[in-house]
Amino acid sequence: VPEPAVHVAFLTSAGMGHLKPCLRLLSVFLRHGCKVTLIIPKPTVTLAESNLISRLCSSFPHQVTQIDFNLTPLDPTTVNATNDPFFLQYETIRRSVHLLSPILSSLSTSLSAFVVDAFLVSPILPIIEKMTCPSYIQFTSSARMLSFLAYVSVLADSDSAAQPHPTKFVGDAIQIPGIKLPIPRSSVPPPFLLEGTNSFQRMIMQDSPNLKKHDGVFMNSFEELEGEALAALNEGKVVKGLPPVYGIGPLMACEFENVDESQKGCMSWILERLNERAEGSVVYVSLGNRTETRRDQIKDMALGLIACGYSFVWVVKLKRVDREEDEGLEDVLGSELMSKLREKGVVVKEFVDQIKILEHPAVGGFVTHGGWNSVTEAIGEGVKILIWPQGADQKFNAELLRNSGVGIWAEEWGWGTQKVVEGKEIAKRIKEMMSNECLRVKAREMKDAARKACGVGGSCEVIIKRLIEEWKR
Ligand code: BUP
Repeated sequence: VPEPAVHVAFLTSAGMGHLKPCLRLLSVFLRHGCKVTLIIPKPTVTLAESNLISRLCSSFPHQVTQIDFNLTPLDPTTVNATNDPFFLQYETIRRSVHLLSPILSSLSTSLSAFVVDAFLVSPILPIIEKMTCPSYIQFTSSARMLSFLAYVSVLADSDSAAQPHPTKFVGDAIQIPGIKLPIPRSSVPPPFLLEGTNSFQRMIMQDSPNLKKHDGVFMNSFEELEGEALAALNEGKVVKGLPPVYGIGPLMACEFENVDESQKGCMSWILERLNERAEGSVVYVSLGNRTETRRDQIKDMALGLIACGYSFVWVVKLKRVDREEDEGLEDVLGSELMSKLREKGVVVKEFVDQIKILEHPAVGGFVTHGGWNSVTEAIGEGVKILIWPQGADQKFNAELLRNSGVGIWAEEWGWGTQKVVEGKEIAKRIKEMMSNECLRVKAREMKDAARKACGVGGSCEVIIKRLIEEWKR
């Protein structure tokens, strides 16, 4: 009688920054012969997300079962004012989680493990209490961020004031036990420090003590990049009683991520232009998927790129949600600036295949907002980084990159969403990054370590094989 396959279910949340690592981890389990169920909150926020899910499911029609998790729309009067469509979606998912029980009990084979997105640490608890399989959190940020999340409730508890507010218990800097580099107050994700409570604060304060109630945390990181934080978390230095934190990164891009027909035109054009360029001579610029870049900043970035002296590929986001994208780049930048840009490089507003660009030998540097996926993707390709944090955990990532020597951080630029940085300043920093030989060498070394970690016999494979064996028992 053949052994029943190990069956792993994944519950994702919203945005490419959560979906991509979820599907990449899912693919790792597929490669190890597991049967996989993917539970998808519907409707998705962006078209990019639904396109990616379709591509995965059509690539693995027999191994992946896709289940729609139809969300109950939010009553807008019950949420704190936020115009971030992704936060609204997280809140919607969190409040719809009770609808999962019938979905889970209808699965045809029992589950060996349930992997849940980082934004569902607490809401999923009543569901998993009724289940017999272990539950895991897929954390989509760094081990440094996880340490902050885990430690914040200890910090709050140690504050003598009843119900302390983060603006009070986070002093000038947070010194997390076991982690040398302190977290300055100015690096803490801005919504966490706002006066008055908001859904982000509530979520962090609720999730922090609840991490212990899960059986493990999957982390898109690895020893050479974040050895200290991974060890501090696993040795109980940050907080006692945390479950194992598994550094299974860097999660590498998969075949099914290749863009579909509608975007092939734009990608082929970008790749053709890159083919004409010398090795390491092009800057790739993308401030991410979730950042709607301000109009004045877009113009300054254009001026900076024209002045920097390097060729470039620049992906501009005019709207957070691709379905709402109606303007052309020419409307924003004007025809004169557009033609100057086109003389020197490539500028597009489409969702590109970021990995295909980063892995191209012509690309020598990456100006990024520093989303954790973008950071780990650049590291996996050995591309040096200039990081310009726009929000969220991105200053944590900037500290880490600067410290590990693979990137530079123009710290004086502050949060990109708050301050205008002039073109000449941008050009100066791009030149500094592109010409920095130490960065290039360090980025190469980190790439080798990354490839080893996710390659045959590397840390990812060792961990996943061990877990699969445990689940079989
Ligand atoms: Br933009 C863009 N193509 O055009 P992050 C992004 N991506 O493949 P974020 C593309 O989306 P959070 C594009 O490679 C990465 O895997 C990119 O994740 C991909 O940033 C992902 O870098 C974006 O973590 O998410 O979206 O701001 O805020 O959750 O970190």
